[in-house]
Amino acid sequence: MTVELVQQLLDGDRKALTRLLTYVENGYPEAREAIRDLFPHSGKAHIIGITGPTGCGKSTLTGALARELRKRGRSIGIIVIDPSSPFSQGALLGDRIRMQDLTSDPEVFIRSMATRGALGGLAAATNDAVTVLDAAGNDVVLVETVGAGQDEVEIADTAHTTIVINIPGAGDDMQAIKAGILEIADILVVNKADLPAANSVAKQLHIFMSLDRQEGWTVPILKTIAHKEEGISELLDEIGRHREFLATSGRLEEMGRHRARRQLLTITKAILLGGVLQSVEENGTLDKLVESVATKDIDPHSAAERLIESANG
Ligand SMILES: Nc1nc2c(ncn2[C@@H]2O[C@H](COP(=O)(O)OP(=O)(O)OP(=O)(O)O)[C@@H](O)[C@H]2O)c(=O)[nH]1
Ligand SMILES: [Mg+2]
Repeated sequence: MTVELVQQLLDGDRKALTRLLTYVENGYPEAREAIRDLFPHSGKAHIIGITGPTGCGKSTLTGALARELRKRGRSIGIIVIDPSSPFSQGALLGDRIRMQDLTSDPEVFIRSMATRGALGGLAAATNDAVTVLDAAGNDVVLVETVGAGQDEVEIADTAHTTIVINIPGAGDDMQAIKAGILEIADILVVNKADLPAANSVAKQLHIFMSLDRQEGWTVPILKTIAHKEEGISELLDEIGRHREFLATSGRLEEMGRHRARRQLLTITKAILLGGVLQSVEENGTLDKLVESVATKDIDPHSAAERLIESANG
């Protein structure tokens, strides 16, 4: 069953792709089977992460990049990660409209992913979705994710090239820029460059980035006006330059190993924790120990040890 689906996907069947991504999103066992068979076919796509604060223009920029990539003859898979769903149907609708013209293109595949249901959470599901789109033969996989909490750090672990978008903030130029998020950038974009404060944001970013250099790579700072498709071709050139840098410097292999370790540990943790939780929930130990910690009859460290003992015993 899954074997057939995998073969259909490798043959370029979009329906098979849609179904496999649904399996991945929901964490179905079929997803694990499919990934097992697809994994050897993955590893060719260039994975680009696009992150930044809400409303900074990620979807508009992703759409513009996709159009420019199509002009250059590349096939594209797009994943929009939306951890806040199912409450943001409006946002998803907005994304669809911004990328509407692309949906009829057989060389572009767009998918929104919302649930955290998969084993290992959203990060693992994102990795699996990227593997599926990669194995399906897409030259480029674009992953849009809002820069909130830990998600942007996870995208940097998944993507080869991470683009962090900043925008001119109202009043305070640096308002939209969170220090942590700049560190993961391979390319910085000041979008909404049609707004007056764009130059001063770019200047401040230059000062900030001069303090924190990546080895062998100077993070370029580009201005774009995404909804007018201005600066997009230059951005794509920089992405190409970064890809070249990764390949020639040995960073690409290093990243592959880093990603392999992280994926392996994430999944292992999820399996171990899942096993322990299932057994201690069934035998009632979890509830008993929760009660004992709450009433201070036992400290949480000792309780955790007992919990694991009870799961193994
Ligand atoms: N002035 C101006 N507006 C822009 C530019 N790029 C995008 N916008 C507008 O900014 C708004 C938000 O754009 P989106 O692409 O949805 O932003 P987003 O970051 O994907 O938003 P979320 O996914 O909701 O976080 C839309 O109304 C866009 O038309 C730009 O360069 N200049
Ligand atoms: Mg968006």
